Amino acid sequence: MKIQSLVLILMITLFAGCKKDVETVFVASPSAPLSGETPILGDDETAACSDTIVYLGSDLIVNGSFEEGHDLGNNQWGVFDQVGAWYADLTSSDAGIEIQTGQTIGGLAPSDGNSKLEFDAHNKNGFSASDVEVYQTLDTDAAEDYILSFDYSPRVQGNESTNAADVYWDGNLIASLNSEVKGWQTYTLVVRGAGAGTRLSFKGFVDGDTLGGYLDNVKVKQLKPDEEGASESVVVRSCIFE
Ligand SMILES: [Ca+2]
Ligand SMILES: [Ca+2]
Repeated sequence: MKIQSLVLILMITLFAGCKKDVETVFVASPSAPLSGETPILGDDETAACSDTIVYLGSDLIVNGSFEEGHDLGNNQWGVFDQVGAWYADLTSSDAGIEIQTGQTIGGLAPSDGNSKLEFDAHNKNGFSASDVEVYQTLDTDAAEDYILSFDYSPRVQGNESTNAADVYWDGNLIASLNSEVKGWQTYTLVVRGAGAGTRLSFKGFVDGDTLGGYLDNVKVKQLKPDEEGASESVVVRSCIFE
């Protein structure tokens, strides 16, 4: 099984809170324990983990924290068809990108800086729908792997569907986001490059209630074989689940 598949399996398994039989797994997460700790397991599971260092290139995402590309003051929100390098896919839905600024607006501080994005935007400023598909295109090398990371939180407590969103890389579904419990979760996935104009998109679950998931701190960095050309190193955890 390819490493990418294994990573996807583990990350989804971890964040869904249900463990499955997984073989050797490759994990890279800034929020994961760095060494020596065993993941949370079910009653009948064990895992053996080891850590290695990997090297990463510079961040390819522009405005991944949504701090730029809008003129909002503190404690304001607005809806836009473009926020810097991020665009609303108006062929998918006539919904804009909602940005919230401030540490208390919407009931949750951003995970990074002073601004965050909401998938289920308010249908104001001329938009007729609210659940957005937001995307950015970047140039990647089809022969190289990249680490995609981002922070997601539901807005609404105790709702099974309104906060959901899907993540697509070059048109392929790579993760489904959902939770009933408010709070930031860091997702980290390994993806294969797809050439010039690679599209990373997040598509909110369509229910039109103007309350949905939050997104912040999006990054895409190439996995480097060694220090040459790398901007940073991170600890990668490999685990064998039994
Ligand atoms: Ca931010
Ligand atoms: Ca919703």
